[in-house]
Amino acid sequence: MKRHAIHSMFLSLSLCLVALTGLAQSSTGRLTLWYEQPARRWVEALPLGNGRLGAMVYGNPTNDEYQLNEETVWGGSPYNNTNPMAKDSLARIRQLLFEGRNAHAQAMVGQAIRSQTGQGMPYQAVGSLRLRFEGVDKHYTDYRRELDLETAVTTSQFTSHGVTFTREAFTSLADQLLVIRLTASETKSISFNATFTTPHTEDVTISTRDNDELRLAGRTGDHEGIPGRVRFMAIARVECEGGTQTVPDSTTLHVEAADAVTIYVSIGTNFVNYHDISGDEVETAEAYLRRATGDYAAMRCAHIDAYRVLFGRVKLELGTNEQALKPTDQRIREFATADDPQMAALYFQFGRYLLISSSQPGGQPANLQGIWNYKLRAPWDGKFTSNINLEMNYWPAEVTALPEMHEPLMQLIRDVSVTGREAAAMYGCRGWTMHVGTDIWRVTGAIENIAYCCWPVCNAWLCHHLWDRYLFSGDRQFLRQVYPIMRSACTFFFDYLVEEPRNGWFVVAPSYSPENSPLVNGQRRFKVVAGTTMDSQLVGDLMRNTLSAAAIVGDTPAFTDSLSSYVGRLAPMQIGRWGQLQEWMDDWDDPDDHHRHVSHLWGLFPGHQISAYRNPLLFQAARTSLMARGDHSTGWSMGWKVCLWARLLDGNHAFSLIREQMTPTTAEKGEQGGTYPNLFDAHPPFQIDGNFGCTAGIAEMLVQSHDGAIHLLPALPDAWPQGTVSGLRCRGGFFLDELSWSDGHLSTVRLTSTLGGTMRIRSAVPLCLDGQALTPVTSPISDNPLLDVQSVRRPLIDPSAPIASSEVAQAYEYDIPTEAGKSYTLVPLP
Ligand code: FUC
Repeated sequence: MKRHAIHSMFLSLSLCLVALTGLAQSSTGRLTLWYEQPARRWVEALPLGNGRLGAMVYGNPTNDEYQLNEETVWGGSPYNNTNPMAKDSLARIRQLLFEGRNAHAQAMVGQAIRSQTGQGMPYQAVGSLRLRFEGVDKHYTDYRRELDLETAVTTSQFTSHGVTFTREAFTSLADQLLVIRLTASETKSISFNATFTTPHTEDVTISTRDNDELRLAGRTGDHEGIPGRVRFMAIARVECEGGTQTVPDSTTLHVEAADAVTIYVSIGTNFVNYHDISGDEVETAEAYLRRATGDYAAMRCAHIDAYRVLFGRVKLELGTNEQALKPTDQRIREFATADDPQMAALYFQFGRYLLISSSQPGGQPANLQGIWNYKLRAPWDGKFTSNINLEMNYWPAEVTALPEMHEPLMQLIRDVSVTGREAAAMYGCRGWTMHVGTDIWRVTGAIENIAYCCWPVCNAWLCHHLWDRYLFSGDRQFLRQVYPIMRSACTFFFDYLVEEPRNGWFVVAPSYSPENSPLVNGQRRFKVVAGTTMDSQLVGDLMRNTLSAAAIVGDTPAFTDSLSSYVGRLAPMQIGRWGQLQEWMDDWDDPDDHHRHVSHLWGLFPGHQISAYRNPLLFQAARTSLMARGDHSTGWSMGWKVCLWARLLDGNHAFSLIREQMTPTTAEKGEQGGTYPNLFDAHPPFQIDGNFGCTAGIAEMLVQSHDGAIHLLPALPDAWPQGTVSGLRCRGGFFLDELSWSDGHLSTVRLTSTLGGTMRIRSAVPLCLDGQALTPVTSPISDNPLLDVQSVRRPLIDPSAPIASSEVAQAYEYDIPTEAGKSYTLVPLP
């Protein structure tokens, strides 16, 4: 039997089982995470979230737990963390750097630039709702729990004493509540005690109201001398059908012999915005609770409708087989050796699920753990760490058709463009900047330790998100609104850039290449340097994008002339002694360096500066660097490498990184990344960026649009010989309605143009449109300014370098004039 026939046989078998046996087998092999046992550890529990509320669902038959989060529960209160000594020390630090006395410069950075306040405030858990069931035999049978990505609902089901119990839960995207529904196959079967627990200690009270409400109130702790002033209120209302409700003690509700129960959990805080905590947590929690209508089915429908509008936009089919019938934890364990293409599709869609669940308009961006954290001190405080992690969280947002989920990051950028004026001013500079991370109070000073703190280029990376969002949408009104933020970030660099003495290049100093130390004279003694490749890529990207934006929104010639002259004098990317792309201005790169950060490859991804077709020498150098860096690393590093290998047009290498990332782990610390049983990415510890990085990487393997054209199937691995993807977005306002391939080759593609304009297509096979062979392009530059932008047109290299790379497969390029609202179907030339 042919392989695809076997695939389809198993698919129909699984669909059949779904139809015949209901929940016990429902969704098998589809977009479901499922398990044959309850969660024993937090990284086995299943995450629910509506952007603001998060819950980790354990599905334990006898002692169940719903671990709770609310996105604004952070330690501390509004504060500033800049260092007033920075301005007066800058010249001396630079002098030390230019004299090659980096270790001295670094020590001075620790005194004069590093924030003396500390590391920033921590994101904190709320607590847990715990249900202790009576009459459930601990030897229950027929157990199954699942998270259905198509509905964003968790279910657990088991049988005890002949009664089948079912528990569902969702964090409503429509109604701002966690809703839990307990049912049983026999009446009068549900009895339990409910209470709250919390790790908090400040002003904590757990109480009951009447006989149907539990309340948990508390306040976040003081941290690094900043008083904790976020107050929270969690309310659980328990509504029974049948049975009785009593209050056995002041912190417990009891339900006896109910037929069915619905529990609504509402959480409010006093947080209004980063400088205002005058809200009323009780009023807020009570107001949300009033949305509990008592009609479970209607609330469930409203939630699923709101969720599907987002999740349903993208479909990815990579084929399926018998692996897809197995529990998720088993599939993770077997992924390295088994052919399980559906698992990659599941992982991709799980990333989209997590973004919808942790980043909703009007709320906070996804932090290091999204919104899911059971501790008072999450690893790295669960902050918005921004030398890779925060930005990586948003790599899938535009391309996987979740641009609304990008909005919380946009708001964070608006906020730090205001608070970041203090960070710029601390150096005596205009404009705004931010360093290695921020928290809910939007501090912008140099947090983290001495060697890691001084990285004043985060503003440029954040602005890249503004511009990229514009390239996808073509929304000029948005561009007009955010242009002043980009402009002001450039102004910071007009003042901060300094001419280095050897070549006269403009460099960022002091700075570092996150978070690596160069090997100088056989030793790694410092990180703080003048001018890194990543700095030049970031500042160059910011300035070129701002120039392009200025041409659209208008600005003074004085400003744009300055910009152009700075761009021309930035340190260039350089190719070093072993053919690598240099990480630093000096050729310090160590071929045995396996550091998790690959900062100098920013220009390859997420930047748009290194291309096989436009600057192949840099492309080769980037590949040499990445090969030397190796594959296995922390979770997020592997997620990044999936994207990088996709941009290097090597699908098999990208796929091997997906395999590496899927390495099962239970470790809580270290550099050996992988995946936990609940599909959370493991740095370790759990860090959500790896999930998002890999999701973006899978999209990049299927379509790219950063390099002057829409490149179809740029990095398809042998492991996915056939498949279909629909709904991905491309820059220029083009939608990939459907792209299918078989035997590793494109079979058909339909794209819709939302803005009109020229659609330049790049493909490995010659294509025809409406039965007509297309004529290959003659100009290397497309006339669509959203596809062919400054950053693509002006690579930072010697323009006389050859323009075709022998090692990269030939591609065909076509220009298709489009009309807004029309679709275009392309098929290979027969
Ligand atoms: C950066 C990384 C670490 C970790 C931390 C949260 O500092 O180098 O690996 O991801 O952020």
